[in-house]
Amino acid sequence: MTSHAIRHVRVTPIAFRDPPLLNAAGIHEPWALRSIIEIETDSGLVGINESYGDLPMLEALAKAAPALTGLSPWALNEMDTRVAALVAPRQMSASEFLGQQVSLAPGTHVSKTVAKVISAFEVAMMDLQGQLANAPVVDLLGGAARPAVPFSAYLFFKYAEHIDKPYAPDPFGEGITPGQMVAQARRMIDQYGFKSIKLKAGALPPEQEVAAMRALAQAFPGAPLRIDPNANWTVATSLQVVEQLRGVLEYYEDPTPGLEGMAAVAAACDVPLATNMVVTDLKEFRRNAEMGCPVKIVLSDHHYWGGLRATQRLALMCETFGLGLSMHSNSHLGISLMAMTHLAASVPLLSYACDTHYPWQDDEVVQGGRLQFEDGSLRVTSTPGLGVQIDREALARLYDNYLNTGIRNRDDLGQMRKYDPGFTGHQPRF
Ligand code: GKR
Ligand code: MG
Repeated sequence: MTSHAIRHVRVTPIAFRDPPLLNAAGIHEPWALRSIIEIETDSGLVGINESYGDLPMLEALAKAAPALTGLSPWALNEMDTRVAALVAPRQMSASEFLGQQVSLAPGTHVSKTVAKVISAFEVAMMDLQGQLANAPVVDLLGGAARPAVPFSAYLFFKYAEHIDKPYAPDPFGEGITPGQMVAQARRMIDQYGFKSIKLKAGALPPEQEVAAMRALAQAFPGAPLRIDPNANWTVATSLQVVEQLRGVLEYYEDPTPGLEGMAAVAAACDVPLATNMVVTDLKEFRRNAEMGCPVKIVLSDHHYWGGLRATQRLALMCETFGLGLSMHSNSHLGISLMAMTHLAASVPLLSYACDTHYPWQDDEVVQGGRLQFEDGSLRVTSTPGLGVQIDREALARLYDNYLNTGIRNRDDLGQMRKYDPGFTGHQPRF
């Protein structure tokens, strides 16, 4: 009988171009990092996935990989247990703790390492399961509640090009004035057909960000709009902004730091609060519940919530507490996008358009190149597993990028200091 036991885990770090996007922590560096995970069975099948590519994550993946040897691709619970035993959470050093004050990407928190590694392996194992069962991942998750998943136009204030000019500027140009932001939205919507719009804020003085939102509301009447300053506003500023945007917002994402701050904003405004910063694990979920749920919409992300199954469990909890659910994103390529799509298609509650940074990337690691959106949505694939395969030539090129860039950990703050040496990244800034 053929053995489908896991024989080998291969992790390849990659780097791809990322535009100079502004956020509360600073600005994106010219290269974004990811890891490509391949899990091979004795029978020669290969399951794939994409995850974080910063150094601590690569170390954790390398440490946990041997635990998978000999395991069946179906043994997800056993994989969870083995990974948790090997990649024990550790205490944060003082500098890591301080670093968290300006970290916008929950995936970089050390406290999430076990959940991140489990997720990285789980998706690749489910890709294998799909190949063995001749079924798409969405069917392994209970079947599609919707045939295609809507995503939103994720706008950023941005500079026209990186300070270090490592390659030709991206086609979006500068995005600072309200007119430029409307043009950015127009370009993205024309290309992808998105129906909802999210503005990453917390980068410019709030009155400029409010002006951009108002211009967007006027240019795209009826489009659901969201703003996300990544907790860079005080409670007072958050309340001023929401008042100035009366009637404009679908939800209000992470205006101010901490659950207490969010609770203070929630008590004084009638727009539902959403987060990917203060409800990022079960402990925080419990705190939100104990406080009467000031946060009404959880922005899930299977990459740090512990995988696809864990996110389905999160959906059930959101339903139990009467919360909404949507999806957060970081810079990523097509394997992540496809895993997000299979997951979102399988969760009836996930009815908001999901976030994706995908339009900001121009490279791909999957065969066939860039994934195609139709009318702002991505169709869930019906072929076995995730339905995408690695383009080996592209993987080699992206790995070369990784070797050539000196970047090993995302550092938006350090990058911003190249433009403005006095930039502190202190939050809330406004
Ligand atoms: O990539 O600049 C960025 C985002 O700000 C990202 O770091 C956040 O994690 O997109 C994310 C968010 O919604 O907060
Ligand atoms: Mg956010």
